[in-house]
Amino acid sequence: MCERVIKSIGVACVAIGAAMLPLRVASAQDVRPKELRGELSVADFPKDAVDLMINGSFDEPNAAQDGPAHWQDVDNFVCHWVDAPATDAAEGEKTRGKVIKIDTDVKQGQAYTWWCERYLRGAPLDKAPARQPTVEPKYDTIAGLDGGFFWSDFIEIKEGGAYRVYLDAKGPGAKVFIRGYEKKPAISFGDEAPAVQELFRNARGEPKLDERGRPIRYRLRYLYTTWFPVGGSDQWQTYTHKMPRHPNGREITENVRWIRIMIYPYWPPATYWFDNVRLIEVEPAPGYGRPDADEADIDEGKVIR
Ligand SMILES: [Ca+2]
Repeated sequence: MCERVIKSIGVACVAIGAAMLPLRVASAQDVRPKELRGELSVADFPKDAVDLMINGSFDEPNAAQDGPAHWQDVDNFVCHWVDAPATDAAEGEKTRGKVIKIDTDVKQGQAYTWWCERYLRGAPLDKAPARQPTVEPKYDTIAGLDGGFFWSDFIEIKEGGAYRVYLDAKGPGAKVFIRGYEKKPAISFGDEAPAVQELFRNARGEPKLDERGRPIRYRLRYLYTTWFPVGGSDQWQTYTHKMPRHPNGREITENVRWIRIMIYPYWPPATYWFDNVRLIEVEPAPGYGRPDADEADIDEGKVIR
């Protein structure tokens, strides 16, 4: 399966195996993501477009007032929910309010220890550890291993709908994934990160083998996946992708009715900033949403299992 995943969505194996090194190791200077057939795109959000994202501005707090509503928990170690830096006031009339800051230049071991404390033993958020210095070549960091994943909750989509995502980013290049589901399974911290689930399973002392002696593997629940590149500037910019995405435009994903957005900065080890994730419905591209959609140009959304 992994080979298929690599072929399909490139970087996904970074998130799938904690022991794997990044597939593409960039130098610190090489911060701009490789264009995906000209996909990297800076564009203003279209006027009057209806934004379907829920709290994509991150400005609405969750019930505990310690993170954005309708997004995964922040851990105050890798992911932080913070006021936009004062320097961003130079943007003029734009008021960013809260933004997400993701630091991938932290040791994975330190993150894993903290995640067990926080998510298995209920340690309060203000007990998040101070970041230890990282050491070159930094392959043992969240940048080199898990990536700084940050997931939205579910957003309902239409049958045959085509969509475009916009997002403001500042910092090195990163990826934004759109993942599609047929149902809404229960979600939790790292719920689509098998390495993190294995960590939690081991920490709980749960068996590693099933009753027939086979290794218990954590199964990803999403059926559809696609991504687009963002970032690569030390100034805030709004990014999108050229080709619309069709989460249920093919026979094999036709029952996908929910999507989640995953912001995914990883390499280089650095601080990344995000704000204003927005989702709009657009006209489908020719060839999608038809019975013969299998013959369409389908580099987006390969099925992963
Ligand atoms: Ca905001």
